[in-house]
Amino acid sequence: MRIALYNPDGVAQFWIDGLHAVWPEAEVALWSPGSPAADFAIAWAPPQAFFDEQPHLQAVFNLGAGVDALMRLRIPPQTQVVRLEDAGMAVQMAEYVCHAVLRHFRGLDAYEADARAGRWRKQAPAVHGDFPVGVMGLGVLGTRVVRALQGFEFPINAWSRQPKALDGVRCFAGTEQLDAFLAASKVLVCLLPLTVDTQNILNQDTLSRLQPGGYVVNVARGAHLVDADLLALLDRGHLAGATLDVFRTEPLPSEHPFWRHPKIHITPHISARTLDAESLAQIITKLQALPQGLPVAGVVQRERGY
Ligand code: NDP
Ligand code: OXD
Repeated sequence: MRIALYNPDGVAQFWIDGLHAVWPEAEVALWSPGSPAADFAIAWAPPQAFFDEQPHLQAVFNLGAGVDALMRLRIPPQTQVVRLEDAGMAVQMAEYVCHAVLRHFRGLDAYEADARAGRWRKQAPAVHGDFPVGVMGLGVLGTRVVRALQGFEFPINAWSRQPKALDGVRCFAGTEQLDAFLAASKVLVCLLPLTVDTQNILNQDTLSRLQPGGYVVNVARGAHLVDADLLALLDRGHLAGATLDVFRTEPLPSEHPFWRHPKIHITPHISARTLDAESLAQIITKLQALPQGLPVAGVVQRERGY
């Protein structure tokens, strides 16, 4: 068996050693143009040549949860695309989103500014019922985030493609229920995959449907958000702020207005990191199952795009 690696997060030798520990006879190597064609691949955001030069790949394991970078490429029809599911990312995402929501809910930015100014001042206590949180995407990560937010007693709305039922959550589904979902939410958390249906979904029309004083947390992909529309709604005061972890261009260009906007918090795509040990273990389990024809979770449905 030949396994091609492209851009593994961390040390390539860790992946080579980890795969050799299970398949000592396997040829495992970092891919570069002209490398011998492999049977399986483990990759993050490879170039088109990666697939053009490996027309017989049986499966490619995406080193992340989101497969948008792969789905932009021409992938051989028989190649299964398998994504990471959780693999240690869900708890990180829950930490990040809860931190962003709580920072806004508790007015911690204002307290930090007061502390810097040596000012002792108490704000009126915030009320959970006034802060319904809407989570877009009720998949592996969205569900974990919802569970974590429920622990803080926020009313929760969730929106997915197919109808769902989740204890204590007001569930909405499909484009026909999007407006109602937005109108019921004050804080919006985006955890959708980036597909033709979801790109630019955070725009003037959708964001202005949030309750006044709305807050946006985008931890999915930069192309979900229309940057200029967010800025306009912040400047108009309809939105109170945003926490953004992902951007259309990464790294975020130094001249981008998000960097200096007083109501925007930025992090460099770190809300849920790909963890080597957890990812390797998950991929090994799936790589053992696939050649035996056993069912494997996380296989991307190409027509849906996720
Ligand atoms: P899943 O595939 O498990 O969940 C996706 C969810 O989005 C599902 O609930 C799905 O609905 C819903 N969805 C998809 N398309 C639509 C649509 N058109 N309308 C409404 N709902 C839709 O993905 P994960 O939870 O594992 O990951 C989500 C995303 O998070 C990734 O695609 C990636 O972009 C991002 N991510 C970001 C990271 C970061 O560090 N910033 C790290 C990891 C992931 P249904 O359930 O009905 O299918
Ligand atoms: C992912 C990511 O999709 O890191 O896993 O963004």
